[in-house]
Amino acid sequence: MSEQAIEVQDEGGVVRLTVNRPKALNALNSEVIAALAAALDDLEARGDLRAVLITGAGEKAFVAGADITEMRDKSAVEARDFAGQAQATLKRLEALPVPVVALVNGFCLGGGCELALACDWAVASDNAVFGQPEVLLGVIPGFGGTQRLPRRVGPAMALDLVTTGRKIDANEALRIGLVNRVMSQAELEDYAAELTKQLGGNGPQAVRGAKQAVHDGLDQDLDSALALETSLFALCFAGDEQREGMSAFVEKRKPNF
Ligand code: CO8
Repeated sequence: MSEQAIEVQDEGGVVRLTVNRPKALNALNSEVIAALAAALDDLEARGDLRAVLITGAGEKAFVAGADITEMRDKSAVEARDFAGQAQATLKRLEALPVPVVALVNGFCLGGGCELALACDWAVASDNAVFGQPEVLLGVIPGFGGTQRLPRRVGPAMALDLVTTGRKIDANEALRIGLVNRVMSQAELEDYAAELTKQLGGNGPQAVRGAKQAVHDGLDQDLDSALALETSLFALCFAGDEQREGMSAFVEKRKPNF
């Protein structure tokens, strides 16, 4: 397995993962999924992780889907195993205790859109194209798209996209809430640098607590979720970060987390 299928760069605990198959528009084959799983083995073991940014190599694609050439001759059992393996890997990515952000720099189709949906939020360059075109190939999304897309954009819009297979541009993706912001490719690089600074500079335990509160709370009724928030809020006062953050404010200096 080539270790380069996913490139890993670390800047002070903010790790950038780049899907690196630009000649195939970064299509997800079994090698890429295995490389992503291997990268996650490392990331999950790190106590100093602050955030993860995911993008695609080159200027044309984030990820243009699962690899169609590899998928074409799979049996039903092989397809189930591959989809199961990819789903489990994306679940691990989603479950990282730090923010995971998709920097969508071009085509974001099929499994690529499902990868972006497994991230906490996504931003896109203005040339990005989104879609779940699986029905055009005689299949349905298999990396979580039928489940995460309706949770992000609502069931009607998700059904529109997964049953027509139509592609949408970055501005429509913004309008339906699939991405948070749209910018030029150059600005996307600036945004990545800004996020690296912001997420690398904030209190790491507070950032983890904020993600945990949102993620775990969404699976609960409001009263239980509010109780969870209270516990996680109180926990902030049991560590050093709260004292440092509030002392820095009072002393008119930058906090050192
Ligand atoms: N798989 C494999 N190769 C791909 C893929 C892909 N998904 N997308 C692009 N490529 C390859 C092309 O074959 C081409 O290779 P080559 O140069 O060797 O001919 C190279 O990338 C460049 O692509 P194009 O020449 O087609 O570039 P264009 O600019 O003309 O078109 C498109 C770009 C519109 C993105 C076009 O490539 C395209 O339509 N790609 C396929 C998009 C798609 O249908 N994606 C969904 C795939 S299905 C899926 O993701 C299911 C997920 C669940 C799987 C469950 C597992 C069992």
